[in-house]
Amino acid sequence: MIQRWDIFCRIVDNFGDIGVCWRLARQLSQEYGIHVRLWVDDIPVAQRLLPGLDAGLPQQQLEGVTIACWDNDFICDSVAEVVIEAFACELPASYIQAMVATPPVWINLDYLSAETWVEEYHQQPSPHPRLPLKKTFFFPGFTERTGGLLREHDLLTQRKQYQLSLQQLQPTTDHTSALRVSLFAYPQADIATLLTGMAASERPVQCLIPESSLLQPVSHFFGKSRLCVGDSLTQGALTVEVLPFLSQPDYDRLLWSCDLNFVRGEDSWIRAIWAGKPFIWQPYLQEEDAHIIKLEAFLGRYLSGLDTETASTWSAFHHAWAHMQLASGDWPQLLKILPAAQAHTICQAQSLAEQADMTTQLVNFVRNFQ
Ligand code: TRH
Repeated sequence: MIQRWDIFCRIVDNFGDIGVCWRLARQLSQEYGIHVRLWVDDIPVAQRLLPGLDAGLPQQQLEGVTIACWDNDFICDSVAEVVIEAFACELPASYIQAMVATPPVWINLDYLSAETWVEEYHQQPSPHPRLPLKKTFFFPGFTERTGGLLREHDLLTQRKQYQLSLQQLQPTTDHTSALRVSLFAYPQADIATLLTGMAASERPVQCLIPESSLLQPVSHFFGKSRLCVGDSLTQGALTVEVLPFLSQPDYDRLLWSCDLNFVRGEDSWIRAIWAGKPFIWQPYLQEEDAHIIKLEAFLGRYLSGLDTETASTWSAFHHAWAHMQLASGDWPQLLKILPAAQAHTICQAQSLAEQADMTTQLVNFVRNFQ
């Protein structure tokens, strides 16, 4: 029997919530033939990732997924067999009430973290305080005892084919060819020091920046009032190119084609890992430096097995970037360790891909649910 899943997504900030929910919805539909309805509370933000969306429609189909507008007038017409409450977004009261008649498998999908406590909390049930319902906490993660990472089944094969075709087009690269860098970061990042370092590099640097709030500090660096898609600006060894905000598949290809990727938040972070290219991750800013704890937990896992010099340089750059305070020597130091970091990222992508992906783990959890 084909299952129906309802995924509820509240867009708190930025693109991560919808980025993850859309990826999950699409994979459930395409790889498992599941009927997915994705409830989204902010269609205009979702449109940045899904330009095909029509903001005037209450429901529409996109790539096999039904996207429904979750507004204040929410009416519960039916309850699906599986309900995903993404990132504790709180389901509509009327939907929870309707679930009592035929309780679905109700899952709270949590944010990703490499911290060790995640294993303990993964798949823990939480009974509803008043109603005969229970929800289960599902934590993505990096170890066998977590819910895994989002990864489409043929992603690594697609990436390898794409990178092979790029190599055939440009068989040799040396220190005179430009270092390709993609840059996606929060606007509070220390953009000025980074771009100054790039401009002073011995090797030319081509920095590709998809359109986002980051353009503001970049335009400031170049002394411009604003930057537009298509703009190309040069200072010293650095050329910045402003790209449009890409579709998720195009963004993947950008990450696959670069020598170094700056990513942030949650979803682009994981895509950078699958790209098998060195990256710098800026965690989403949280109170009481919770994001620094997340960063340390991740680096502790991810950098293990590397030689001490590469690990400490890579880690130090991450810390400086996350604290939004780079030193002038950080960029040249990072460049030195790129070859060793490159070899490590390929191995890490391969080894993390041995773990079952998050969507498969969710489907299996539902199959075995009692
Ligand atoms: O936009 P973000 O900062 O989202 C954040 C984080 O997820 C954070 O953990 C969460 O708490 C907060 O939102 C509410 O970063 P993230 O997670 O990388 O999401 C960006 C999405 O946008 C991701 O799916 C990749 C996609 N993307 C494109 O599709 N095209 C692009 O050109 C770019 C730059 C990104």
